[in-house]
Amino acid sequence: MTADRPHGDPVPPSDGTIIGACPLDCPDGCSWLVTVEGGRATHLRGNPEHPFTRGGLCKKVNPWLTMAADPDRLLRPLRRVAPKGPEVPFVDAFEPVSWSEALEEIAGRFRSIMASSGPAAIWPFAGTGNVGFIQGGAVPVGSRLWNHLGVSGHQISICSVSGHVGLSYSTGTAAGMDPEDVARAGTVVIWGSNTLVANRHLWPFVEQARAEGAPLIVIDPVRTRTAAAADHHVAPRVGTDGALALGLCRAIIDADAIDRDGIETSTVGFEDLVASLRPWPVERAARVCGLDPAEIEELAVLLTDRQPLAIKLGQGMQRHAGGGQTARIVSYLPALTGSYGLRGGGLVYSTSDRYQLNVAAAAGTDLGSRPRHLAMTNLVANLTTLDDPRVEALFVHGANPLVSNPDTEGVRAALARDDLFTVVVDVFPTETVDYADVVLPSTLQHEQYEINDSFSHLYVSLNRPAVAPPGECLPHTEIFRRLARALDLDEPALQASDRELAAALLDTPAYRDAGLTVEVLEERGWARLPSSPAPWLPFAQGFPTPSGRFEFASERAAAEGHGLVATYRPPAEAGPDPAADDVIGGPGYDLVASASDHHINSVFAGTAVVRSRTGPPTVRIHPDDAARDGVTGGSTVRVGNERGGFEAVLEIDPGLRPGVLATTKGWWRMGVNATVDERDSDMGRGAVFHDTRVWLQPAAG
Ligand SMILES: Nc1nc2c(c(=O)[nH]1)N[C@H]1C(S)=C(S)[C@@H](COP(=O)(O)OP(=O)(O)OC[C@H]3O[C@@H](n4cnc5c(=O)[nH]c(N)nc54)[C@H](O)[C@@H]3O)O[C@H]1N2
Ligand SMILES: Nc1nc2c(c(=O)[nH]1)N[C@H]1C(S)=C(S)[C@@H](COP(=O)(O)OP(=O)(O)OC[C@H]3O[C@@H](n4cnc5c(=O)[nH]c(N)nc54)[C@H](O)[C@@H]3O)O[C@H]1N2
Ligand SMILES: [Mo]
Repeated sequence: MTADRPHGDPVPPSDGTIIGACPLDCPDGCSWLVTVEGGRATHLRGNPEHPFTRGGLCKKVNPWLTMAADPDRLLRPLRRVAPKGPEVPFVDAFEPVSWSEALEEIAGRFRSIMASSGPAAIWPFAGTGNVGFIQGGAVPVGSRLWNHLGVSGHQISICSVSGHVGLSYSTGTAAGMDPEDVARAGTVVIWGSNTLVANRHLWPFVEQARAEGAPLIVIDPVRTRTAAAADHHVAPRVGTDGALALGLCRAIIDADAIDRDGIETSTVGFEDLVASLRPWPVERAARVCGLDPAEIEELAVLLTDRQPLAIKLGQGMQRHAGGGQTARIVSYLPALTGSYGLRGGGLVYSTSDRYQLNVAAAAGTDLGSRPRHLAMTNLVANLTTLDDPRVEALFVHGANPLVSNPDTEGVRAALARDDLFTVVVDVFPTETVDYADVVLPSTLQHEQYEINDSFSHLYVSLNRPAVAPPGECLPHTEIFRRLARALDLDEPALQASDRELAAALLDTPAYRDAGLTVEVLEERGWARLPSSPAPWLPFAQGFPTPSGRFEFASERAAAEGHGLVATYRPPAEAGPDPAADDVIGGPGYDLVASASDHHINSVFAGTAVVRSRTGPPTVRIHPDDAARDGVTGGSTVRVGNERGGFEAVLEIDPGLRPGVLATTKGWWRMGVNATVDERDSDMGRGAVFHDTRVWLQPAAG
């Protein structure tokens, strides 16, 4: 039994094993067990009972408890006493204040901004530090208060939105096959995902399929650990996957290796697709992608040889100008081969659409509405050019835009605005904290109550707090309850306990019918989604599209300006223009900064544990490129473009596609995103991180 706090939430027990869940923005959504002894968390490990976690966590989460106790952890509310920016060291830039002082200051500033400019001048900026439904970005946290006040809405467009929108036109949802069924695939394609690093709990299912004879094909311009482990690695030019997928569609149709009956009964627009492929003979696709035509022909044979075909589509390949269209074209392939109807076939992108929690109830959409919605990826534009009203307050939680957003120098200048009041809720003094007026210390997952999903499996988790928070840290929910009181708001819904928010989320017919109450989930920790029982064949009853079929041709896409049939949209910067017959690796490089093995985005990346493991930032280059540019492995180089640049230690990698530079994201005080443009992808205002052209030179001195 656990006692309750005044607001009705459970107090952690002093001894025992508590079932929780990893809150990070990782597909795997692991279930974990925390051992508590004498009120202290002494051990944290993966849950062996969970069908997807299967016991092991990962390199980046194993040291969680040590990282949570890092000496740099924020433990008290702070108020700025020095000019904004990194010049004054963190310890001198702030003074500690009490929670009531901090919240009174925020409430006072909000009141005066609302009175002079209206509530839309306040922008709550939620990130993906924690992607839970109660404390995290999934609802996002604070929605009840924000709806009640009517502040600007926030769109978390930084991660996977382009793929979601693209797939919604063809399959009707980004949630395709049950990822566990990859084990039953006849052929596995991993497309733009470093699965072994960024989705490693999927790997055993891939290996199971391989043990039964399935070939593994990895499509990635970088020879990642995943690509190196594959049977076939195809390395197209960065950002040209749409052309590759069109070439594959054409080759598969030309070879008549298609499921004619399935296409007849379960799809619409096949003839439109055939017509749109006329300009896409394999030779043209090969030229655009920088591949040999024979390689595409061979790939087409591999894709149709053994059924069912399962494609794991990563987020990496959609961080491009044409990211949405690319996801849409790739989704055509399993439709051509008839794989969507088969167990073990289809597409894995993100299962998050399947959770169907009552987000509206938790977010309190009945409490008010938002006058406008601002995209996370348009931070610079939104803070510098937007009027009517101009954004005057930014409330950042679980986000670190100075590291993770595009255009670091633009973000820096925008956050340095003297007339911008910035609150940052975080666990560490990040680069974004350098620009905060008020800093609020948050709990971490093992100290808070949370409901979590995953984007790579079909189980919901309830995370109970295992220990009391350190110092004066508070869960987000409690911060918002107190802020509502500081604003003299007497709306009872703003004081809901964490358990009440959990109950609101589970208040749907499907969860009710399955008996999945808060109490049951608190006890078990996780449960299979009631709407997706195993074996789960998502499209057995048709596709959630307007026609109820798979849509090669989508009237909705046409109406929304994306063409009846998906078309290839070339990268804006990446890759020399193939039409100009440019030399690969010509005057510059395509920079790809993707997932690091040691940390997720920038979370924990500044802790002593992570820094001791990573050493200084590195950037990888093909030996021919290094020789041409006269740079050597182990030397420090400067990488940049007209927007900005960063320094890193050069590593020579013969497995890399020439013309590509590879590094990882989330480093503290490295500035990789100074090179990235704040530019929208084709769909959903997604960011174009991997569509970045740079030069490289030896670092000065
Ligand atoms: N170049 C490049 N840039 C990228 C990407 C890329 O592929 N390449 N990927 C992008 C992607 S996929 C994403 S999702 C974004 C992520 O971008 P953001 O959403 O900004 O995520 P993070 O940078 O990890 O920052 C999360 C912050 O949350 C804090 N945090 C962690 N747990 C908690 C908590 O429980 N409470 C609170 N209050 N704070 C917490 C962490 O300390 C950290 O400062 O980055 C993007 N940036
Ligand atoms: N360890 C660890 N795990 C993580 C994360 C992390 O930072 N660290 N981040 C998490 C988050 S927020 C997300 S969204 C996911 C993201 O994980 P992924 O889906 O794996 O996405 P990325 O890391 O952006 O890129 C994956 C691969 O895409 C490749 N790529 C880049 N451009 C192209 C292209 O044009 N075509 C093709 N075919 N491939 C391309 C890159 O070389 C990279 O190997 O992983 C999550 N898991
Ligand atoms: Mo992400």
